[in-house]
Amino acid sequence: MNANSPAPVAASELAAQVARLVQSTPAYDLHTHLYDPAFGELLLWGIDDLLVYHYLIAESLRQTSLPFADFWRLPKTGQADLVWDALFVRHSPLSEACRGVLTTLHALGLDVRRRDLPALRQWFAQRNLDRHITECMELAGVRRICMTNSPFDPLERPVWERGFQRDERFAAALRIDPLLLAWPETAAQLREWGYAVGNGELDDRAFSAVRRFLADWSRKIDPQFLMVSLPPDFTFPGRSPAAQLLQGAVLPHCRDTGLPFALMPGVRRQVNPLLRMAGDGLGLTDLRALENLCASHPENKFLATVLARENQHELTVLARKFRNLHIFGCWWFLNIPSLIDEITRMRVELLGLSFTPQHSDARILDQLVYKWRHSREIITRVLVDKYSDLARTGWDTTPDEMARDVRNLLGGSFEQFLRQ
Ligand code: HDL
Ligand code: ZN
Repeated sequence: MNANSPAPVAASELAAQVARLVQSTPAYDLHTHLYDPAFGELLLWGIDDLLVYHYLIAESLRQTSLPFADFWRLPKTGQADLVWDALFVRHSPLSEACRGVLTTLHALGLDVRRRDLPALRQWFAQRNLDRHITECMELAGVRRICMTNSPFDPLERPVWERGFQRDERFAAALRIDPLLLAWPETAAQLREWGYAVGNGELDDRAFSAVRRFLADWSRKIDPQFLMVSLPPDFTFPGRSPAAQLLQGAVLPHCRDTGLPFALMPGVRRQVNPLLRMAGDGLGLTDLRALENLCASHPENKFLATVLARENQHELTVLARKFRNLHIFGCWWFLNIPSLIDEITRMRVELLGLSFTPQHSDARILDQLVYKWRHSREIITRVLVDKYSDLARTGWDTTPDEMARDVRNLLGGSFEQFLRQ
């Protein structure tokens, strides 16, 4: 070591430095199901919504013989009582979704040791929503929330059509699953809205009408990107309506507007319909479709997160092959500490910093707190190991460089990708 180079930072100091940076760097949450407060009841928050999260419904219905139909007939508070009893009282709340509720309540200053659900309800009943939004975002360390916005949602659409003063903390993303996955029916819906899609034939007339629809909604909601969740067996190129609409309308629209297209493949919808929103499962995705899209559309930008653990290595290698592909998040069934650690470690080792390790997928505002706190702990652990590995080569990463790297991982690389 030459005389004037600084002494290597001690391992404990490096760990503290990384932890401070990850903790204090605000994140851009690029995929959630939260809503600008202008959408009123669509923005879910509070203890009962936390407890009836579909992840917890799936877990609690395993701990009771109550017929599913009887559960669905209960009022929300009745469903929440059942979840609380099954997963927090009769069994220790060890699952990620259970622990998350407690992390959030604890961060909000509530004493979970009392295990007093009525008292928790009283506390939330007196909460002011604006203050709650600000406090949850501060506790979660989130600076911007990207919503999931669907023109096909009958509750959401009228709010956009009425118009409202946007809360700049809430960005939009244009979700088009029905357009791609339910084409013949959706063609009728577009016709009703005045788009001359013809009789649903996938011809140039239909494609230009779909492009007008996409252009209208892109102007209306100013999306960061367009997005779709696809089944594991989606193929591209292909003869499916989804593949043809992507080719003929969606990707030309994205290319001309510079908007990325986000693919979220791997969902097998309604594996158990009796569980309703909790009834979706997953399957191994054929990533050839994503590879073909990136290769055949170099002028388009693609975001991707894939649902099966077994797809993650191949997805990361695909990102090495195509710089018009930005991968993100440990989505849904992957959003558990053991897999976040495995996947994030692999991505840093293969991609360095050109990816986005996490999004929350929060459906309830308060979930931001636990989803980000839990993930930050793991991202910190991974980065401490990686910077320590680096330090052993004699390379000393300065605090400013670490701060830059963490900003990139927590939204900076994503925003750069949007601009490129
Ligand atoms: O399709 C999606 O965006 C998924 O995230 C689903 O909404 C899923 O129900 C979910 O909430 N996962 O976390
Ligand atoms: Zn989602």
